[in-house]
Amino acid sequence: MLHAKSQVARLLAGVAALAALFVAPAAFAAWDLNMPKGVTELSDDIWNLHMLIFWVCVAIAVVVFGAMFYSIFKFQKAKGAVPGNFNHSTTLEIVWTAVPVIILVAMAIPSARMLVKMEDTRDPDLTVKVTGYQWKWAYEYLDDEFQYFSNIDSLSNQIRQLDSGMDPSEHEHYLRDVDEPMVVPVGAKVRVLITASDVIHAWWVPEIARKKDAIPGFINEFWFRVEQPGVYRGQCAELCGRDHGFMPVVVDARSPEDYLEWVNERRVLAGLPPRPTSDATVAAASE
Ligand SMILES: [Cu+2]
Repeated sequence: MLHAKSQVARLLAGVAALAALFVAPAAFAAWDLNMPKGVTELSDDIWNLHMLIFWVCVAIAVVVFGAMFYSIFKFQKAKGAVPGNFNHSTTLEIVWTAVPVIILVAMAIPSARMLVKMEDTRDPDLTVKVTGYQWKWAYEYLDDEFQYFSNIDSLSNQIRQLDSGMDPSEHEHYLRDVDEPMVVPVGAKVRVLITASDVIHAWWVPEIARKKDAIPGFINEFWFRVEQPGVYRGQCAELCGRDHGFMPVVVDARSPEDYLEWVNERRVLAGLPPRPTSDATVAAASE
């Protein structure tokens, strides 16, 4: 009896601790249940579509569960409810077939439109070829003829070593930082051609709302247009081997002027002359 009592006490303590977790404001702050809103034209569209479908689902749930629970409580045998004696209703069958079909078609139209938009890589302002390696990324700027590798940053790399004695919490972007990010101009339509040299990787930056497999022997394609300058972080999203967790993806979106400056630095490093300032890519991007 005593034993059972202490078990109950322990259970209650556990429940209380869990309840405290829900009430603590800090715990609430970490409860970001929805998908991030993102910083690209596509992420905005995807977020809006996602919310539209979500509220349609909420409305359906309210109607269906509402009818169910209303019936359960209202028509109880204990309250003297008597079962109906009909067994078929053609009208009802037509209605409950037609209504879901109409809802599905109504949801399919914006979804299909979104898919077509996502796949439309025509007329890009610049094209970057991304290649996944075990375990780093290569970015090749096809319009500017330079390329470079993007490795995990050296501090993350030091911390991650066995017995490094270093604390990951000291690094704000532990495993989410690289030495050379992918740099893009804000407002430009960036077309990405993606492949891999060894195994399947996947390039993923949640705030850019794009995630695409990098497959050896194939070239996949996607596009994005970043609307706000900033640094956006992601990771390889395909289990690609031992160091899969150590190939972050970082996109640095800069103003068209800063981007041009960066391009010229890269071009000089690659032994190419800098671009003229009236360049079409940047002009298009800053429009
Ligand atoms: Cu990978």
